[in-house]
Amino acid sequence: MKAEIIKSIFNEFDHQSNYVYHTEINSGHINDTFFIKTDGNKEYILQRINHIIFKDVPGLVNNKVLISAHIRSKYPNLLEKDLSNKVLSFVKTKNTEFYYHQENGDFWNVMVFIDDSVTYEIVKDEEIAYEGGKLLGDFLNVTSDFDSSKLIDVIPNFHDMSFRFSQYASSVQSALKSRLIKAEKYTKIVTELKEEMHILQTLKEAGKIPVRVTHNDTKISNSLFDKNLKGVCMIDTDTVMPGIIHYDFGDAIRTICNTAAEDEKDLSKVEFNLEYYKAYKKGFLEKTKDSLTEIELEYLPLAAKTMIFIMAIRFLTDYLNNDIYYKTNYPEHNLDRAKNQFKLIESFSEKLLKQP
Ligand code: GN1
Ligand code: MG
Repeated sequence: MKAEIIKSIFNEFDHQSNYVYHTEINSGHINDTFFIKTDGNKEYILQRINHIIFKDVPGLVNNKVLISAHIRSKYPNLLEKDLSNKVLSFVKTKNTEFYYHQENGDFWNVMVFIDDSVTYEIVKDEEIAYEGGKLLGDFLNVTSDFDSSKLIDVIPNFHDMSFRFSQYASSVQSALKSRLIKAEKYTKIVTELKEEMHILQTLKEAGKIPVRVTHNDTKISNSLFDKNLKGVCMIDTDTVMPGIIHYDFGDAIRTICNTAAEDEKDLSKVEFNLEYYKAYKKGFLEKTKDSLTEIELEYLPLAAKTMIFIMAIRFLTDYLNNDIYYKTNYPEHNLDRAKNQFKLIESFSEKLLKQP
């Protein structure tokens, strides 16, 4: 996007610095994200939030701001400069009380860039898996006393398996024959796994698993680390909503334990790394063990399988719908993502079954 446009939108926000240049960060599938270099002592992240997918952007931004404020309140002794390097900090616009700017139908928001931080698309170090587990545990702990009724449901039924199955069923009905043929092998797997993949939802609906504040997009690239590989904070709080911890644990495992990227086409590279699973779980439980119920603990392995599956079915659905939801770089991108996730389920099942 042109520098003048980004600069002018950035200048709607009260950051008290001057735009120097920007670069686009291409890791998300939904929003457009830009790093803004300034002449001040802080850099920023500018995001255009996809309002076709997120129907209530002001509500979404309000969720993020409320959650950040709550997390900030947990560090009463930190100075502002340290806080903004530890918790996501959003910037108001110059002329309003709001944390988003609306222009030509688009919604934008700005947050402070956390210095000296890194993210990982693929984990290559057990230590990262362990630290990642601790980081999610911390996030769930500090948000556990937040009144979740203050949060809007950003995307209703986001991790609801029946909802995803019904979207999938409609996509099969309307799919192009050519796409359906390419997806055939996977539509069979979906049918085979249907019952097992509803277990967590059934337990949730029966009230057997408690509903908590959850992040809902815990892929490892949404965890920020410092240069010493220690966790800093969870980013991308767009989808913070009430949910069950299995969503967050499972979605993190989905990416941490994949030996390849989510869209790797060479499926021989896609394996489930059991050592990372153990390391992540260890870190996670160090932080959460005392607050989890027996049933929450018991279903952690199934959470992993379920969340890999839910992404597989969502990618497959989008492929069958001719790629209307996720950004894609080529015509079979969504199919490749789905195949990748199905391969991961296969590897997960083999490895976990071999466990003593
Ligand atoms: C989407 O846009 P991004 O990368 O933050 C998706 C997540 C998926 C993820 C897969 C709102 O997240 O649910 O897990 O892609 N977010 C939404 O990489 O659908
Ligand atoms: Mg996200």
